[in-house]
Amino acid sequence: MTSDLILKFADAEILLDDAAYRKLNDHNNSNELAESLINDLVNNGDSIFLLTEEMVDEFLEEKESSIEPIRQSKLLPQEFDFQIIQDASKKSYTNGEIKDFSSYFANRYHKLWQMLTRKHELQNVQPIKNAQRSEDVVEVVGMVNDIRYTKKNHKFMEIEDETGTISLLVHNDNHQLYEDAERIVKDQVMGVIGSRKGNILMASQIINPGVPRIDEKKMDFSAVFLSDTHIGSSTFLEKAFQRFIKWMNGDYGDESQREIANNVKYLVIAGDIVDGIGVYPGQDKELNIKDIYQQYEEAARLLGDLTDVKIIIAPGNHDACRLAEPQPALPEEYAKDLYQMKNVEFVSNPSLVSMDGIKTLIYHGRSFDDLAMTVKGLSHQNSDIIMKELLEKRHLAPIYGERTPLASEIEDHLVIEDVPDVFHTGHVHINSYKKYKGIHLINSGTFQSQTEFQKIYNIVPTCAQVPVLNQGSMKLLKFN
Ligand code: D5M
Ligand code: FE
Ligand code: ZN
Repeated sequence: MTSDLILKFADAEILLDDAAYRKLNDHNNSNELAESLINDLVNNGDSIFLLTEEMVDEFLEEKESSIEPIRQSKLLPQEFDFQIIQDASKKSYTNGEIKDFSSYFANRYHKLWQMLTRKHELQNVQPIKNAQRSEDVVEVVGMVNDIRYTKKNHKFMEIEDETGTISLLVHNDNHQLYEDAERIVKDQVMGVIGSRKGNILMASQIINPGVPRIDEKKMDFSAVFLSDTHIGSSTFLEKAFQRFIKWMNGDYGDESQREIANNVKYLVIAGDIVDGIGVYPGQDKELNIKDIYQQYEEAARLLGDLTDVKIIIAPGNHDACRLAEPQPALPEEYAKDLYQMKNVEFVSNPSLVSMDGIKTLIYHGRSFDDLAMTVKGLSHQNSDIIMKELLEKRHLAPIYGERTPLASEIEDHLVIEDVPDVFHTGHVHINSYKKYKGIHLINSGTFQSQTEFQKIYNIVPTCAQVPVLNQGSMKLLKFN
């Protein structure tokens, strides 16, 4: 029986030798291949003859090389699946009345109450007013008003909900609980299980809203994380930064580093992109660029060479923004040149974005100052532990009224409502990284060498070290 393949070729007046026939017949798409081969031969006006195996191979090779490469190439425009999931820029407003202050706390309490009462340990939560009279073990959700120690060094707190307040005692014999309670801060919202003794609740369990362990998502690209470049400062490490830009463009580093650069799709900048002006007394003595507009122009000049990655910029406490958090996105009037760039997105501090499905929570990190000051064991050196603590508390700046100015608005935008895949911060100028319950906790350090202010506080920055989440695994690239 003459095969269909041979007939096809015969119709076009082409003969096949045995090896060519076998090659075509073994191909998993032989009919389609035969047709395109015949088309090609006929269109080329090749008059007829015997088709050999070599000719089939040649055709297949040509066909393969004409297919567009699947891998991302820097020469092809990238396609971005980028979304801003949460941004406080447009929602943030205050009318300045004291009513906002209490509705702000009511909103914080309500959001966290919802998370806490979904937990299996807290299925019988009662209003604090009822707990004041209860004889049994009670479950309550309270906001922490006050934290003190008794003379015998037990931990003594007052917690509150909209129905009342109750005193809470954590006995220092209960070592694990006492240790956990040492991380409680004012204004956080937590669950408590305890039994009433007189008008005091003896705590047996303290429960944070917490985060579940998440499944890691597949990631076929890389994202680069920056913060605290402090452009305009005399301590801004411009040479190192230029090496970083060259690396991003594939012109710096060894082969494996260039390979990583080739995968980069997103660059996230978590605040303090410029040094600003008048941020602290005597700052002008340490400024190379003393004009805020020119600082952002310089930032645009330096970042302007990056044309095929998406750049996401959030503000920090040195930026030309309202200081109170949530900080709205950088205003266009200060950063016209950056706004001219087609590949730059401006978001609030904090904000939540999705980069090809990877949910990234961006927060500059001002509240780290308060937490490092308040909680034993937390410091600027280990912001990864602070980030873990904030995730457990599900709030980015739990302490109200210290160094972190919070806008008392109708909604508390600093509650961590969604569990992110990446939690990216800056501010402390010291790199850190940890994977916690499947979440990447990243602090991206700085491109500013030690300032006079930091000398006084003995803050030793880690400079020009850039974290890259390269297809799901963390790499720290050094440009100093
Ligand atoms: O913050 C630069 C560094 O200085 C960072 O490590 C935080 C620390 N810092 C900033 N402000 C304070 C205050 N008020 N107290 C203690 N430590 C602080 P930057 O935001 O870049 O100036
Ligand atoms: Fe900074
Ligand atoms: Zn800062």
